Amino acid sequence: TAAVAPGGSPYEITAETGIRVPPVGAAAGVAARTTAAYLAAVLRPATGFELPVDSRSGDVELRLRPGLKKAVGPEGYELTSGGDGVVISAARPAGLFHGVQTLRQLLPPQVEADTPQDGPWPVAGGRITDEPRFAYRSAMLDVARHFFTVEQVKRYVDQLALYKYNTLHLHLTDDQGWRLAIDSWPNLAEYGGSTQVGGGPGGYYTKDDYREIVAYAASRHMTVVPEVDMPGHTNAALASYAELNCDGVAPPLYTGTSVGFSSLCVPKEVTYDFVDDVVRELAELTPGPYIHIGGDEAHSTPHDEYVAFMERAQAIVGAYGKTVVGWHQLAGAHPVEGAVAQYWGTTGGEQEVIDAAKAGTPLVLSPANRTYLDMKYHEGTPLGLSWAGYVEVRQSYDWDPGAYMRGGVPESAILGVEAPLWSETISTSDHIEFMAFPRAAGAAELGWSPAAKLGWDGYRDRLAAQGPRWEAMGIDFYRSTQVPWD
Ligand code: TNX
Repeated sequence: TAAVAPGGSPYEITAETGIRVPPVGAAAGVAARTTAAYLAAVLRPATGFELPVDSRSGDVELRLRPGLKKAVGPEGYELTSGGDGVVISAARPAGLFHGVQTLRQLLPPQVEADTPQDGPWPVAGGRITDEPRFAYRSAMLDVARHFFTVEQVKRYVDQLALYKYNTLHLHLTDDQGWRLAIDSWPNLAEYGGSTQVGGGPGGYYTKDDYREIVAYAASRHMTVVPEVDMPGHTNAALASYAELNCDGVAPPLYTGTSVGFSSLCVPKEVTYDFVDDVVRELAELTPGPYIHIGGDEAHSTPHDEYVAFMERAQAIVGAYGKTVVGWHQLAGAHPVEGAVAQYWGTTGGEQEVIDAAKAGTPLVLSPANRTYLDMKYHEGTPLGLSWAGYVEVRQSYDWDPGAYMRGGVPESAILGVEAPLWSETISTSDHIEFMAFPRAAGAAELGWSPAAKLGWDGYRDRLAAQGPRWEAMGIDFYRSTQVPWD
């Protein structure tokens, strides 16, 4: 809920500006220092200023005040700016981090450049009190159809952090590739990760690579939600271990883009040894609460077998202390207590999803005709798919997550919003950025801002102002004619 009271004189960041943090030893002083160091690192290249971090002085102050929790929640912040300086206060480190993102947005766009730029560097005067509408604000990257390196994932994480995303969903396995090393089943990554769509070399994350991604995301206050998609979307696993197949014969690796042709062998016990080992090792690598077990498009799994499989897979996730997330087909099985369903339809009208939500299954909304970042913007978009239609910038933004589902699903059943980027046609960071921007910024606003602050007319002007910022960041975004770019 953002309350903005503009007014007063601006503060100007100069060569004399420092960043003030609580003393070492003060509770949470470490977290404030980490965020201060991050802020200084963001501002230094363009401004050329040193921006020292100190507990005794500094016009830009980061304050942790646990008592603010009532006012701004665990992720919100207050920012006041005037002639003497800027103060960002929050109850929790995540709130400070989000306040720092707002400070970035208050500065001229060229502050995002990685080479020295001309100032001045004014921060408008005023006072902002701000906290998110939804707790789960996620972006998904499909690293299975095309593999993306640790550096590519980090780059995307940094871009998402600017828009206060707090969740990174990694789609780690699919028919075309298995992208995470599992010690007890080494062929999964070594063989199952050895190709990708189009037949390129693919790749996989070692456990150390993966820990590096998780730690980097955490440094941007983003929780990684790993997905191992089952029982369909499993050709890479089936190709790696013959015993996982009902007929005992491993299929070849797959480099096309069809869906729905593979299934784990539900009646075989070894299937659950496999799921147990994978989930155990994944849970060990996962500080966050969630493990996503997929469950979408299991067209080759008979329905009764699907239900039986999801039952056992959910129990395994629970046994390792994690909360299940599944694509919304999970609603047609028996979601366990606490399990989250991720909606990817286009109407908000599927009765079993509505019923599950009303019975207490929280929903993450990623309607394919709204938030799917892999949908083409229009007929001529060189990348992307169009099975859910063309998704122009207005189409992607102009809906209300709290009022989206039909059948009387209340806003309280909505845990949050996700913008997924499937990678059948996406293989470089330039591709990611062209499809994600501007649409990822819109999904972020839908996840953060209250319903009363949403609206295309205001949004397109706010969005227009992001253009020069993306240019400064080296992001080659889609210059939609719907937006009056600055
Ligand atoms: C549907 S949405 C899929 C993915 C594809 C995507 C392409 C969902 C849960 N499954 O397997 O990559 O469409 O847009």
